[in-house]
Amino acid sequence: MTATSARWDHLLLDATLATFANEQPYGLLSDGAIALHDGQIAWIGRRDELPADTSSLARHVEHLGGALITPGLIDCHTHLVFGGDRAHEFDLRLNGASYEEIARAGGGIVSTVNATRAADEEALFEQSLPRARALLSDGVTTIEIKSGYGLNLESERRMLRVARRIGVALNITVRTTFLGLHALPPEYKERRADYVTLVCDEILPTLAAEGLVDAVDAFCENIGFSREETRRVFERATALGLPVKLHAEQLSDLDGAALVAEYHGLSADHLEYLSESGAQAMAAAGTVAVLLPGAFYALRETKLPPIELLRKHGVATALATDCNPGTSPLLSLRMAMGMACTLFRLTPEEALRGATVHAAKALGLNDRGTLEVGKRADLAIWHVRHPAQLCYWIGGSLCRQTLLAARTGSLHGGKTCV
Ligand code: DI6
Ligand code: FE
Repeated sequence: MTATSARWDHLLLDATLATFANEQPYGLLSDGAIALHDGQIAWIGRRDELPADTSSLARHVEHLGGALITPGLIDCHTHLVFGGDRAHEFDLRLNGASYEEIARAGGGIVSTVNATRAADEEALFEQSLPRARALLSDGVTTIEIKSGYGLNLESERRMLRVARRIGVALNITVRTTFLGLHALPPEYKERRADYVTLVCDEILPTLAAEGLVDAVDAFCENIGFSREETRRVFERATALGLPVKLHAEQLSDLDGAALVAEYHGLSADHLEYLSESGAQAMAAAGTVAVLLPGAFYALRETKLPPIELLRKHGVATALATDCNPGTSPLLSLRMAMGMACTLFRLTPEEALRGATVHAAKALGLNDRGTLEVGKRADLAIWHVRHPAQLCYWIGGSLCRQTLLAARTGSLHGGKTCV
């Protein structure tokens, strides 16, 4: 820090703050001010609680003209590191083929596995970085990225290394999730149990020891992995001290939500086919529901996730893009929020809470997701003045700027869109 008598690094004045930290809808605070220091929120309150002359309070003082500030958005479920794309399958689906048919015919996830294995680390990084940048340009400051298109030690490692590099390159937090049980690799076609053993006994422990894994996920589905197979990888994750989460109840009800809740998992994701007992188990375990309206939309799914059940049982509900080349080529979390309102009937407040407070919970991060003193200074500043507008507008460049609490603790603003 440079020698200065100023108390804070940054002071933002004349802001409308969606704090999620008081009794108002969105925790709204108008005529607000927020001070940032050493990468954290140092002060927050009403403008008139500060002296009239603020010039000596901070090294940088900015007047926002009433603009909205929210916590930086958190995309808690993405598969954004992958090789190639699957635009041709989009065509096939439009001509009547189903996602399951394409998968069973050797397309789907396996075709992305082939493209990902063929890409070296540099190529994978170059292809994936723009997707992360796109999310940032719409207000995201924390991203979860899964492996699962490598399906062998070397390629899963490459994916996770690229994920970590994206975090460093963009000065954001990237949480990595190991998704070895995403699809059966073609070379194990007749040897399912052997592949699960390889994942549990070799790939996961090796990558965990290399510090590349923050959490463990699986695709528990008829076209993915069974409850018993999922349980095997959860047992290993637990033994390694890693939290678990699950792709559950996306295409059918395998009672995956109750399984991940049994392991006190961070989240159960998708959940269109969630049962009431599954919702109850999640509520009891504090497992977050992560809704993924991009996949619902792109697959033209008609079965809605049971929002009323989630509300009734008080399950914390988050939203994410599920950014992936097959079922959700979605590059805007704000768009996912709008879809969650229009398609799932979430309120705009539930949607924004789902992309901040509850998304932080889904990643096990308690240092962000609200605007409160001591929280990480990851903020999004918007061109609009009311948070409902973030869900209401479809498309457009609403994000004026994101502020990132970089790893050094110093703070810089990355102007992401104008
Ligand atoms: N569920 C999904 O929606 C993605 N993975 C998963 O387990 C789809 C991934 C893909 O089709 O490439
Ligand atoms: Fe997914």
